[in-house]
This record gives sequence, structure tokens and C-alpha cells, in this order.
Amino acid sequence: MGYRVVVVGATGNVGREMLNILAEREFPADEIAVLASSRSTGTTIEYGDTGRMLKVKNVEHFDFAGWDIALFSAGSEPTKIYAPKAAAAGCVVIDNSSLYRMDPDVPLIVPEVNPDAIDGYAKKNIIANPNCSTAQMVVALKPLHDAATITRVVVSTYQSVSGAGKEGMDELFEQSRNIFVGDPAEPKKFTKQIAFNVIPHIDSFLDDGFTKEEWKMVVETKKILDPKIKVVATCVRVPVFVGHSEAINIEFEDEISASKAQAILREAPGVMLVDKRENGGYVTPVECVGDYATFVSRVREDPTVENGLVLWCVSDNLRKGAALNAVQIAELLGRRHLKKG
Ligand code: A2P
Ligand code: 11C
Repeated sequence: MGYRVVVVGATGNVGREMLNILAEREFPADEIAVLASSRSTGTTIEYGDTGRMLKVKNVEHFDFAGWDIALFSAGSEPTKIYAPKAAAAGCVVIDNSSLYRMDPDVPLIVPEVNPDAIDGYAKKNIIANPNCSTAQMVVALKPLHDAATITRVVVSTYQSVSGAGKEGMDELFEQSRNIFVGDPAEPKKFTKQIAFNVIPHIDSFLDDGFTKEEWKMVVETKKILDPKIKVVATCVRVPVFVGHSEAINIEFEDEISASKAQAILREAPGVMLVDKRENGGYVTPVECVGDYATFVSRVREDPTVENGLVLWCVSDNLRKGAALNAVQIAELLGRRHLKKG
């Protein structure tokens, strides 16, 4: 006997990827319900490449009783309404929004980094999935932290438009086409032109001048990896459809050479080291699309601090940054707590 699984926000970028990954990894699902808003009720979505078509239902009228796991990726507002309903009905919520991440009664999980934290899930029946830019960074940092104790991280991100949902991808496409044919490239979802440009602003501004995306990288890294690590981030939107990149400067308590870090990263779970120090010997976002790994390239010693490294980290933000991590959490939950069959 397998699980009864619900995907909420199934018509979105991450929701579709959740269905692809559940199918690819042959998640033991006996039944799958795909939910979204009234806008897409009655439309159909394919379950991965299986040819099996699933009819979209309206989350508003859905009864979560009797369902085991609900993977949510519908944004914070709908989640605020429907996640507590699902959790109260006994269906464990794995939520991709930022709503519950910093709730002390909700585990925030990256299975390669802090799997044991999942044991506290039953306090609310909700488990949170981190922000995409945090998820890939902590996968790369964890093995280095274990080896030499990270004290400080300075990160600059180069985030793809798919992080802003379907509308973000459409805007990059339309603006690029408009610029080619000489039509105006009006910003809608983004605050400035994104085609052939970069925008140093993701999510809303906070009082201290940082953005909420930058704040998330700080607090989520502390919750998942180690509260003692200092983090400062600059998050930038770039005209790439899928795949977030990060330039990460790391300071350590103990000495660690670039070659030792490369050897550690080569063996680390979830990491793929591609670091040839030659033309093309590194990974770019277009090459990581559809992959599960967090790619690390360009590992160097930082000569400006006592024990420092610099590296380049790239991952498919819809996969490790969202849908894959959520499915990995569901697998972990199944192994540890919701055993079936
Ligand atoms: P819908 O397609 O019906 O609007 P993305 O982040 O890629 O834009 O996707 C957002 C997902 O969340 C979509 O599946 C969208 O469904 C869903 N969604 C957005 N608002 C609501 C809502 N109020 N109730 C249920 N689902 C919602
Ligand atoms: C982006 N990282 O690239 C965001 C998307 O808190 O889950 C995901 C926001 C979040 O725009």
C-alpha cells in the first residue's frame, strides 16, 4: 500500500516540477490529487512523462481527510488558509512558501543537511521547505562546515526569473521579443526591465535596506545549518529562465585548503563538483536545468582573510531549490515516520 498525495499549486512552475519529480523518483503514491485555484479547475496536467493525465480540482472545496501528504506550492496567502486545514485533517503539509519557515514548531529541512530536525514535525503537522537560494547554498556549505567550522558567509546571487513564478518567465520572454521587434519592454512583475538587464532587488524592502530575500538567506541558513554562522547576502535577478547561481565567500575557524575543500565536496551528498580551472571547466545555469545536483565550481583560497574560500554554486531552483527538496522531505518522512506497506 502506498501514499495518498496532494499537490497544491499544481499548475505553477514548482507544482508541475513536483509532479515530474514524484513520477521520476517513482514515489510510492497510490493516488494523487492536483489542486489549484478556481482559474484552472477542470484543466488537466500530465503526471511526469507517464501519459497519466490528472484533473485539476479547486483547493477551496477539497477535503484533506484521509490524505497522507500535501505538497504545497501556492504562495503564502492561499497556504495560510489551506495548510492548517490539511494539517488539522491529519495530512502532513510540506510547504514551499515562506509562511512557516521561521516558526519554532515547524522543522525547516534540507535532507542532506539537517534530516534529524524532521522528528519535530508532529507539533503542527507542517514541515517547511527553504527558499531556493538558501537550499542550494546550505548543501554546498554543510560538508565544509563539518570539516573546518564556518564563521561567516558573504553571498551574491544571480537568480533566474522562474523564481518569480510563471509570470516572471513570461515577462522575460515577452520583453526579449519586444526589444527585438522595437516594441516597448514594459515592466509588470519586476520593478525594472529584466531582459538584457540585472535587477538588485528580490522580494520586498526591509527597514535596514536589505530585501526580504536577503534576510531569508540569513535566517534560514542559521536555522538549518548553524545559528552561529554570520551571513550577509546581496540578491540579484538576472535574465536567465531557470537556474540560480551564487558567488559565495566563506570564512572558517580552522584552516582549509582549496584542494581539501574540493576533495570534500567531491564526496558530499547532493553536490557535484565540476572544477577544471580551464575554459568551460565550470557549470552555468543552463547546464543544471533538470538536474538534481547542487553544482560547485571555481573553488579558490581567499588571500584577503585568514581561513577563507571562494566558490561558485549553481542549481536548478525549481528542483533542489523547491520541488526536489520537497519530495526528498516526503521520502524522509515516509522512511522515518509514515511507513507504509
Ligand atoms: P492557478 O494556476 O489556478 O492560478 P506560480 O508560482 O508558478 O505562479 O504558481 C502558483 C500556483 O499557485 C498555481 O498553481 C496557482 O494556481 C496556485 N494558486 C495561486 N493562488 C491560489 C489560490 N488563491 N488558491 C489556490 N491556488 C492558488
Ligand atoms: C525567487 N527565491 O527567486 C525566490 C522564490 O521564499 O520561497 C522563492 C521565494 C520563497 O524569487
